[in-house]
Amino acid sequence: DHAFWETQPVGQLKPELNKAGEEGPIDDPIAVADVKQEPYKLPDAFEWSSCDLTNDTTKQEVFDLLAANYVEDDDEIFRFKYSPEFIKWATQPPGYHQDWHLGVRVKGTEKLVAFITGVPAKVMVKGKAIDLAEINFLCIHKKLRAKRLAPMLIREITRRVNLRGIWQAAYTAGVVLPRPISTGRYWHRSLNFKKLVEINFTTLHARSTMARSIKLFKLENKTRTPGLREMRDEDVPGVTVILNKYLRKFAVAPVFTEAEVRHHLSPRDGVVYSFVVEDEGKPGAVTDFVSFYSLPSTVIKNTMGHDTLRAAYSYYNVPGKTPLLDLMGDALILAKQRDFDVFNALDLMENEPEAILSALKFGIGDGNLQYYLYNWRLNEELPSSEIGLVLT
Ligand code: YNC
Ligand code: MG
Repeated sequence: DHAFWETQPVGQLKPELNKAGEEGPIDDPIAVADVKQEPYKLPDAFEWSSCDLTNDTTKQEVFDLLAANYVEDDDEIFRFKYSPEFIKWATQPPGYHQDWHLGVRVKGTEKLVAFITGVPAKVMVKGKAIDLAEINFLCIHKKLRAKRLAPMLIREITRRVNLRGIWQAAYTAGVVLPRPISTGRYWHRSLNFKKLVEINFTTLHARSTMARSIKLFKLENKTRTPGLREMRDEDVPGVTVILNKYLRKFAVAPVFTEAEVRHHLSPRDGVVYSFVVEDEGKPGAVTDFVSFYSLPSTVIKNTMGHDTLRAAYSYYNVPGKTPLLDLMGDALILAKQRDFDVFNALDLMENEPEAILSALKFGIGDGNLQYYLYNWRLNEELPSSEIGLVLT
């Protein structure tokens, strides 16, 4: 049972709770003037706080909350450690709103104990463009769990999104809620096998040896695609064109402005790494694009002297002249050169389990990533190969 989610305009898990209808909004939009004007009430000890992430102290408070209380794997061995620069990057795209960076503080001490964010984006869903909010970083301090605070955060961010005339949202979660539009699976490619074994991320197979495994995962020192180089600011218009064109292949995918490409996809050290293939005949013309982002995890248990797992996550790729297999293969080399321990990718878009992921020595992970839309009816679940949206 889902006492909260069963009250919300989302696909329901119980078939009898779904009202039949066309694909599109579940609830029709209302006038912004009719949206509840006052914040929802919190328990007396707490207050709402719009977090100014341009302020270094606030950014550090959010970092500290997430570093100690955000997502862990099922075995509680690792916990995501989004860097302060990453949090700023992810929450401040063009047109962001500070009132969608919603915190809960303890009255008196001002301690930050819960958080959720929204950012504006345009996403095409089966041919319809939707201006929506991408929701992320829902986090409640471990000492305040299971008190039904999460529904309060979700209701209040929904109200703030609605106050700006936005009625839809997209989000992902490891847990199954009413009701996923698609289910992705993480795959992992070892870059530093020895360390991954030492921290229990991977296990050494009974019939293999450390030396043989290290050899299996060895990569070339240099990338193979001619013309591959780091993305520069002058590439933004070209990348915008090839990326938007490529993303139209998928049922659910963002539409990016040049300003958004500059923000999300320009290289930022320690945050996002992006590369283009420049057409050798035509300097300046970009034919392909490949990118990944940096999301380390704290090693909570079995550390063997290691405190951090350095993970790269596949982001947006555009195979044009270059096959995806070669682009992704080069991404592994680029990540290894930058000292990442593992390269993760979802089985989305054209990241095919056999032809791409297994071929590049990725192994399947044990966690699913569920994709959700808020207030948008889809009458069929989509295969992950129809998802062209990567939420960080
Ligand atoms: C979750 N991840 O089912 P029911 S992902 C949404 N997303 O409600 P309580 C979640 N809902 O089932 P706790 C959820 N996890 O009774 C649980 N819920 O209807 C639902 N973990 O609330 C749950 N971050 O406060 C139940 O639970 C209700 O204290 C229970 O808090 C949950 O960012 C949580 O995994 C996740 O910090 C905050 O466990 C806490 O356990 C925690 O009693 C570690 O809540 C960190 C973590 C989640 C990462 C993410 C996406 C969030 C999407 C939220 C939904 C957005 C909807 C669209 C809004 C805008 C709309 C417009 C327009
Ligand atoms: Mg709670």
